[in-house]
Amino acid sequence: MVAVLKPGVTQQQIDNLTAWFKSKGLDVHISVGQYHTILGLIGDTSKIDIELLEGLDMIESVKRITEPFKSANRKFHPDDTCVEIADGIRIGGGHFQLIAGPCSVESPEQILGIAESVKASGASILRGGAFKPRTSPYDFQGLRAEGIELLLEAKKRTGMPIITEIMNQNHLPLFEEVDIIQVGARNMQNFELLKELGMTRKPILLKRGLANTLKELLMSAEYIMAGGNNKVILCERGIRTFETYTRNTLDLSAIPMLRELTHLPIVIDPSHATGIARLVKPMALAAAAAGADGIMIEVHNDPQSALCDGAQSLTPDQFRDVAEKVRKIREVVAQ
Ligand SMILES: [Mn+2]
Repeated sequence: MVAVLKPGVTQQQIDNLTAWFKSKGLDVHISVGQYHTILGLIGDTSKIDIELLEGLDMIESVKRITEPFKSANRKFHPDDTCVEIADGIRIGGGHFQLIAGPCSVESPEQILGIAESVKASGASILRGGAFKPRTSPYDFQGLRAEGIELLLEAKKRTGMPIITEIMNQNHLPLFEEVDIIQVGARNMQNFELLKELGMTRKPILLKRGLANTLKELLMSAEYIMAGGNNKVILCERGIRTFETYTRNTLDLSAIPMLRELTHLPIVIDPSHATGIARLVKPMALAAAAAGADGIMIEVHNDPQSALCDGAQSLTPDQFRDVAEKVRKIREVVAQ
């Protein structure tokens, strides 16, 4: 971190500030120029409140050299993280997975039928919402605990690991046999929930909030990792912009940008990003080409009667086509 002092600062002020930085465990490198004195702060500055410093009369500007996220930062962990989901199923570090399933678990026949068909098409992880964060309290809220039971039944029958969303840390006991716990976009900054998930050793798929920056996403990942759980998978699912033709705007540049910033695996969700079934395939192919470690797609056996997100759900046949083309794109990109 570098602090530029205002012209005319006295030696006494510089000494006081230097002593304060040293009391925080930092080394201070002082560089005196013709007009400005610059303090270079060496050490762990992650706990320094940059706004507090900027508010001091004697300080002109402050700049961080190192990002405030440590555990998620590629600088301190150059190799890609590979998260083990189940026997032989990994995400990251060259391992790619297709995650598919309905927005919500609706019935035993529905979830099992979809699980079998997406598995046959090449999906390796089954998704399905049990606790649903809906914008309206009058919309279908999910089958809740019963939904998780049905997912576990589908897991037992198909052998597919499952991913489902948690909304409240009090529900954690229900997630004991869930393979990946999803934190939805609306809960990305539910810090108490993130801290609790940091205490588990479960893979966590952390979705980017609808109006959050990549830095905020990484800081949320940091919350989970600070508790000792390094199995974090990041998910870009579209952000809110002024565009209204699509549900959200899929920020595909998040893939190469996050790749530079972090070692964590990156999954793309083209279903929630676009909200329109016919846009899912082109965006899934683009995500594969841009180097995503996984793609998560909503699939429903009867999208028109889906209790949630029918408009963006693919039929099993459409999913088979997307899965096949994604495989081809990945082969081409790997050449
Ligand atoms: Mn959905």
